[in-house]
Amino acid sequence: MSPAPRLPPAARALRAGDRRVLARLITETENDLPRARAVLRAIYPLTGRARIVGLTGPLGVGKSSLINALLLHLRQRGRRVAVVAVDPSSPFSGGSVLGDRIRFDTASEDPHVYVRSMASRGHTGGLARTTREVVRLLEAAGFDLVLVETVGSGQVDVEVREIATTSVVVLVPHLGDEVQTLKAGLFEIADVFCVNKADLPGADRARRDLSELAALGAPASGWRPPVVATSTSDGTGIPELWEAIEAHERYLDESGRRLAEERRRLTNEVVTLAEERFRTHLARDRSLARRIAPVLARRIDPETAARRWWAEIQRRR
Ligand SMILES: Nc1nc2c(ncn2[C@@H]2O[C@H](COP(=O)(O)OP(=O)(O)OP(=O)(O)O)[C@@H](O)[C@H]2O)c(=O)[nH]1
Ligand SMILES: [Mg+2]
Repeated sequence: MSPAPRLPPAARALRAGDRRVLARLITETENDLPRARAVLRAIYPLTGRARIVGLTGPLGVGKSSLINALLLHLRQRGRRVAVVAVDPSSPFSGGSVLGDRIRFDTASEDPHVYVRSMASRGHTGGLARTTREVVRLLEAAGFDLVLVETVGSGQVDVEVREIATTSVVVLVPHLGDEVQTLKAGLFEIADVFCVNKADLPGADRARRDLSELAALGAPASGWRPPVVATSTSDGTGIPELWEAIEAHERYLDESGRRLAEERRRLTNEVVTLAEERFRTHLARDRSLARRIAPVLARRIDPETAARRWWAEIQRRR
């Protein structure tokens, strides 16, 4: 019978846990190089099982600090974990946030932790794509738990839902007005709310307000996002935050939502990739100038021009 599918050498090294190969493949993926493409194709069947936890929220609310604290918590429990941070403005200490009581020296020296930062510079809407591909590389390298910190163009990155299996929206006390304006959007994104900096005044109030909102927006899905208060300064709430994330992952399995969500994400991914191809193809079409001329002369309107073009494309097939 057919042997196991043959993997390119770089993909085999990746699976064997070679970190230099992993690092190089991530860079090549960021730069969209052909070798990374080939590896991504080859490893795709090996992916899809990882827990991907996205943390998003306004600037400076403590996303990186929370990831450091979660890293520490998870390593104490023997979990292997990878971190992807998009454009972090603050460095990761690799889990040594709680006064260095447990140190990983540097994250790169702990074989069970991998931390990678990615620059969003130069990306135009391709960030979710690259992040997703980097997560797949990490999964092929044996990480079945990946934490992703994202910064959106707005205050909360809605694209996190296209990447993460559990999305954590991080807020801080006294975000009252912002929460009001973000409200609708927030509830579409958040599987878990985290009120960080709970050591500051107003944390209880913020937690109550959010809990009430979460109860009001009683979702059809059967999952009500829990609200967890944390403080990375003293570690308060970190085990509870992790428990809330795990509870959501259990819910995905028990309710059958995991597959539905994966279908939604992959549908969006394929449609987006196809759109990019169409767009490039259309923009390069030699007929473009001829089609624009009558629009420019106000003889036909843009919508009509587009509709005729589309009709011609369909006839040609
Ligand atoms: N009082 C208090 N300060 C905190 C807490 N967590 C983080 N901070 C501080 O908040 C600041 C921002 O923390 P970061 O972890 O860099 O926040 P971030 O959300 O990753 O920031 P960006 O990546 O720049 O959006 C730092 O000065 C942290 O020391 C907390 O629980 N309590
Ligand atoms: Mg950060």
